[in-house]
Amino acid sequence: MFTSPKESLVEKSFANAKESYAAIGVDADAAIARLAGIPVSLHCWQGDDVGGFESLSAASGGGIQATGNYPGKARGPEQLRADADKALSLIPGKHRFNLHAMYAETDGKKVDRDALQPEHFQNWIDWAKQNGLGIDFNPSCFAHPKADDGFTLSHYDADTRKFWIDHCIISRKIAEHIGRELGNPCVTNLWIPDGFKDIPVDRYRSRELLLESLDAVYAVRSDPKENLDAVESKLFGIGSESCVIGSHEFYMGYAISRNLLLTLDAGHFHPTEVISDKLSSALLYVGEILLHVSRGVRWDSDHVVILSDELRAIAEEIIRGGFENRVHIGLDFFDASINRLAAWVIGTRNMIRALLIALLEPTDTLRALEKEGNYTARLALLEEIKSLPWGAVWDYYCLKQGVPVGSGWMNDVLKYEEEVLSKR
Ligand code: RNT
Ligand code: ZN
Repeated sequence: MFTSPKESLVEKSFANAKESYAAIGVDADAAIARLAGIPVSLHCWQGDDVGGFESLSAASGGGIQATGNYPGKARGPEQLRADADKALSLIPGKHRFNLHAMYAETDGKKVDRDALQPEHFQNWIDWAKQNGLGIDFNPSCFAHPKADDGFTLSHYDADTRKFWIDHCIISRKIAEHIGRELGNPCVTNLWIPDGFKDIPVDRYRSRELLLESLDAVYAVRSDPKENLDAVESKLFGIGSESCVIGSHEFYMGYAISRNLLLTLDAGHFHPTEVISDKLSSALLYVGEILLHVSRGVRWDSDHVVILSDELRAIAEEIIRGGFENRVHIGLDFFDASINRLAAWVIGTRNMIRALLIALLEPTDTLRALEKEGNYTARLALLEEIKSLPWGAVWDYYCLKQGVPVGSGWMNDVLKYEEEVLSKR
């Protein structure tokens, strides 16, 4: 059922595709060369349903919940790294891996989140070095007894706020260490679940408390060669339906005024609102952006990324503007109802595919048409290029990067499922 086309066919199809693209002024070889330089950050938490390696709490908490009980989930760091290795071997290009603080390895000792140390991430650093991966990081402000009532950095209780401030500070220090060790800056994203289930009467005070806590967290700035700090908003979560303290307006203002990165999660806005339309505005005010590429479905924000119009639009906004150095592409989805490794591969290959399609666009021509007001020609061309043979270029890219072409990668996943996952 799953096959990879013969190498000679891939080469032949690419040669034809190259000619088709040359006819509209697009250099397919240049497109794939640029594509190879764009990393995507794979999120560790797709591998184990946002579980982590502590035994503090069974559920992920904080209003984020992986649903499904597909067998074979990673139950420790070795398994998670092995699964990630397998997934990465099926994805073309050099990428990054995004860790949460709760994936610390504490050697069986209970180390609370405000006491974590860089050494608890040494195995991850060694693994990243061996595989030529960059690492990104996140403080984990959920799934913890001190976050049980749904508030962390904006908690009315000063001691609770202090605990989470300390955790965030220590997380940033760990991230700096990782960035230093790898010679590659870590992007550290801060997301907190804080919010009210029902209609609050004092939104202002909670937001003021969050602002004060964040100022304490970011009081000492990182060297951007080691660590880049980002803040992530959300519209609502399960249990925070009526008011999320860290809303979009809150963090847009915070990121601009404090010179931080702004994180845009594709699933954190109103259902008809899209982050592709936000990039060009936000980039006028913040230096860099972190994306959490995800797929919202009704009230859920975290389905596996498919090759949707919005995914393509996100990629187009990055590529058309030449923003790949200012927009860090991270993924954020978790599905426990399908093979977790396949979820990683499907979502990441789609992200890369969307970037490739954008790279194969005759943008200069389209821009010129738009400028002269020729919207008829713009629409005609945009629609016609949809059926150009980008798939042949994608296959060739996979071939050259030494990963399976077409659906053949699923055979590797099925074999791994039989030999490894089903024995867990
Ligand atoms: C939650 C946020 C956040 C998390 C991860 C685990 O709504 O999107 O980014 O998904 O940090
Ligand atoms: Zn997110």
